[in-house]
Amino acid sequence: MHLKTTAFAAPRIIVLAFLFAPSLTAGELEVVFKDDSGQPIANAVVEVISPEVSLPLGLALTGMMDQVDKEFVGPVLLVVQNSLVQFPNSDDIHHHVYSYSDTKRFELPLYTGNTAEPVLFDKAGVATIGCNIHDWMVGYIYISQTHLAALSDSDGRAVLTELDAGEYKFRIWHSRIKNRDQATEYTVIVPESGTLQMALELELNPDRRIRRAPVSGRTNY
Ligand SMILES: [Cu+2]
Repeated sequence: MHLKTTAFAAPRIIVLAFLFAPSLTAGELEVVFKDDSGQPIANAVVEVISPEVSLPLGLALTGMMDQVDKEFVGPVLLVVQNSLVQFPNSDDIHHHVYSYSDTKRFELPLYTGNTAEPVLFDKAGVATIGCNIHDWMVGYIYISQTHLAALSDSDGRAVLTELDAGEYKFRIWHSRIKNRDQATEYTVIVPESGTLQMALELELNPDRRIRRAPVSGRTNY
């Protein structure tokens, strides 16, 4: 068995399967996230925390979180530490974007279009992004230490490719994961060739986002 449960995994995080699927691409790790009713979980993060690797040359340290129809799009953005993130406003109203998170505090006062200066995320962690005008707008920026991190898609799949064979320790994150004070770390052995597939079942907190304000006439905000 190629798993060491490095303790602290939250109780409801269950390893469902370990499969080696043949692949022509050497060294892949695929984590599939599902909730306790079997539905795929999008926007969960897998981040390798050891071994420490250096960034590939020429890696673009940039990111973008758009605002469309008074929502942040992704709503989760994964960037590498020291990335500059652009916050374009694709609506024809003003937004006032901010974060009070320790990872990054910033404020982009009322603006339209693509006029806001990019924000440097120089500390690893998670920043919660809000808008002062539209209370229901919530986004998350996950700042990983290296490029060995992936966001799960609508099928719940997060894939790390081009991994050298060997032991990796990774952590997982989701904005609504229960028991978030507990570490959620795993150690796996990535094979020399093929994909190590891992299924994780997470119990999430209910979605408690603030309801959108009813549309009442057209204003500039
Ligand atoms: Cu707004």
